[in-house]
Amino acid sequence: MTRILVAVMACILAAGCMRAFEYKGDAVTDTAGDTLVGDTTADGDPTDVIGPDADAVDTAVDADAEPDPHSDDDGDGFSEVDGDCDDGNPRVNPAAWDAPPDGVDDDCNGIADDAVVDCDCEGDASLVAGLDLCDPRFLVSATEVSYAGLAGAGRGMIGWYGSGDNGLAPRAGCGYAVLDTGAIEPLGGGTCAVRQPGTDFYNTSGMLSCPGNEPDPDPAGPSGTSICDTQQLVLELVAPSNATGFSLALVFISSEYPEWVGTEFLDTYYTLFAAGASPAINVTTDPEGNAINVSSTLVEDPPATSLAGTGYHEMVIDSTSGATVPCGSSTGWLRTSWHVDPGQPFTLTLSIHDEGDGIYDSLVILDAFRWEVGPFEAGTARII
Ligand SMILES: [Ca+2]
Ligand SMILES: [Ca+2]
Ligand SMILES: [Ca+2]
Ligand SMILES: [Ca+2]
Repeated sequence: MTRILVAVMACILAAGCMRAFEYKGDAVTDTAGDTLVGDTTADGDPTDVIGPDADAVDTAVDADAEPDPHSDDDGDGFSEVDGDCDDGNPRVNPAAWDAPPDGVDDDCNGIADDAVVDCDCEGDASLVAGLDLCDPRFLVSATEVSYAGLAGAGRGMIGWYGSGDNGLAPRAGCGYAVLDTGAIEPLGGGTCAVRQPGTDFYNTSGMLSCPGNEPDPDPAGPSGTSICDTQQLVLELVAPSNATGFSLALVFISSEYPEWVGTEFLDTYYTLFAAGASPAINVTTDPEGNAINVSSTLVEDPPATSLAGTGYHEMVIDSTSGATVPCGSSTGWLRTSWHVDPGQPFTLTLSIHDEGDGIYDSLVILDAFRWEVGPFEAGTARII
């Protein structure tokens, strides 16, 4: 921008200048009124500037000190004619994310610090809207994956899961995506009887119908136990040109707590990250490096985050021990952050499944996806 200003000033100082720039080889027809100083030979060099150059006679080899708007000076893939509004800063171009509030028009749309778009407040009930993935430039595709025909009842964009006064208020926008290994409904009036024994999507009028032959999403290797009622949201993304990473907020809730902690019934949530030819890795783990299930140290024991109205909050009699126990527990709100390279294509698979059988359901709330543009610490941590 600065160099354009210098060139414009040079032009203005030259008598009779009507346009600051006239370029050979560009798509702009030369118009009457240009003051051509010496250079009238169309030498085919698209970088030559015709007009009020300081050098009166242009040559085939351009010796001008003028900026070349067709060149990508900062190497970010965009020249000035491509819309790069700061060709001296590779973090500023039309493929950047305008991360407010730094006063910079990172994405060159003419607006510094674009307004935050809450697409889940605007009638978009898709899972990606609930997740606040609202900028279509960075979302290539979103695919919902499940294996049982009835599993659609376990997915949805929800405004506030439970009674609306619990600890599950949306972290961004007007709702969030929910992936549930049982039926999400009923909202606001859930009872533990809905969660335990829960829903087997292969036969909602009966239990233990799951054939257990769904693929095990664990990138570290199959668990050897049956996988049922898998729910996945597979996102193909392209990182903004100024991104250092991404992050998303989540709550894992499971009715396997507390009766089935440490058993084979470890319903598990993964955030699977895959880029290039590298195998997918799970980037949502507890401090011990373990995936999120009721045996994880991130699951609140005893429950702390209010789950009022979800059904998981009720106290029930454990049929094995006879003790009165909570219907379930959660991790509370967590945020997973992970590194990406600027402009990097990658796939995120947000995945939860019943393990061991299709009953005693678990769910994950997914919200507040955002791009990171500065330094951050990768990993998963509690957020308040
Ligand atoms: Ca550039
Ligand atoms: Ca902008
Ligand atoms: Ca949201
Ligand atoms: Ca289930």
